[in-house]
Amino acid sequence: MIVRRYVVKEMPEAVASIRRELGQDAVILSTRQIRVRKWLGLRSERRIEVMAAAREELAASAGASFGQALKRAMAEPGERTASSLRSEPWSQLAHELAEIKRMLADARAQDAPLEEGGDKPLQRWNAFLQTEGVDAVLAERWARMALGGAKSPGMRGGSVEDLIDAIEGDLGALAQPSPIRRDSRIVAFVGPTGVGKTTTIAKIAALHVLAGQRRVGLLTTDTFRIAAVEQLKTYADILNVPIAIADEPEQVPSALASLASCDLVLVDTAGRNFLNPASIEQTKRMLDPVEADEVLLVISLATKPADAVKIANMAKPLCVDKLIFTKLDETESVGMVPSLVALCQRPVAYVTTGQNVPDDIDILSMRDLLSAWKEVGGDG
Ligand SMILES: Nc1nc2c(ncn2[C@@H]2O[C@H](COP(=O)(O)OP(=O)(O)O)[C@@H](O)[C@H]2O)c(=O)[nH]1
Ligand SMILES: [Mg+2]
Repeated sequence: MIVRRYVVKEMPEAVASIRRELGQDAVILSTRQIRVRKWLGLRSERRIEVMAAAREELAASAGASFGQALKRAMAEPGERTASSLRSEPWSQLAHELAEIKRMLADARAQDAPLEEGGDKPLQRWNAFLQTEGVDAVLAERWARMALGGAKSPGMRGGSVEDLIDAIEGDLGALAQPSPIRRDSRIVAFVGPTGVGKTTTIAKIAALHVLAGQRRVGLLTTDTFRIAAVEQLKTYADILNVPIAIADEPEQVPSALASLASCDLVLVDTAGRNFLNPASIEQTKRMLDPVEADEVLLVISLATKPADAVKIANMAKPLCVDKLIFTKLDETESVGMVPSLVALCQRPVAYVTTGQNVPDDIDILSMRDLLSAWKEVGGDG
């Protein structure tokens, strides 16, 4: 008896393969929803497992027609066996069912997690974290902590929840979001070109204007490109807030003086190549006279994790207080966030999630952010 197993996303995919491989009259024996593991066994995705047999192998009256079986399968994907193979001699039927069961068991074994024991769970968490963008040393540390503190050690050596607990515990207070303080008056935004500094400033300015509690002013030292000044001016016009411009460090004090009536001044800086020490030096020259109460380093989540680490290291002379992560909408890997928080020992102020001003900005705890992993680590 030819019985084949198909694992597909959608039924029509299986139907096409079954027809092609087992003929037009093939019979669907069973369908059920399964989860297949990806990413070294840590991600799992829903699939439909379809067992099908070539029709000529069955007795003439056996089973539902392909079409009927398909309809049923679509209507209620669930575990089913070919209960309608009535005209087969019982012994033959029993034999075939045993064969199907064995094949299903084999197939499940292939999907099953790796055995416990040895360092496999450790390696798997470690690999998962690194794939998610966590620095290698931290990945190993957090994998060990997750296994050590696992509440459910039976499950592949800890669950995603254990991992998140471990990271949150390790970061302590740094795992809590840290938006701009109430008592900060001058807040500067630094970071590489194109990460979203100006857009993020516009979002934060808009939210404060909408809240109506603080008089917001904008200062830009980004006169490197005409378009950059225009961009911030446009936002200032829309929000009806004052804007000052400083071309040179010497102009900063007078520009700030023109914003004396504001109790929150958001300072935009030129996007520069943060991998170049000379660029950092230039940014620092502009930033020093600003005397910011808080300096926020803006990093795009679309950056390669290794580059983000370099950027964060290069930015040290700028005395960064907090991190902003932009473009969460452009990635599925959030491991860079706890990794940089740990490496810089600085909390996250905001996370931005798109181009819309002011909607696409969030104040997220590390737990909220990492909860995205629960999706991929499900044990279905
Ligand atoms: N997808 C996405 N795009 C963003 C986000 N924040 C900013 N951008 C876009 O990134 C580009 C550069 O933004 P800009 O604020 O000019 O960057 P700056 O050079 O750091 O000031 C613009 O097209 C923004 O609309 C975000 O959270 N998600
Ligand atoms: Mg800009």
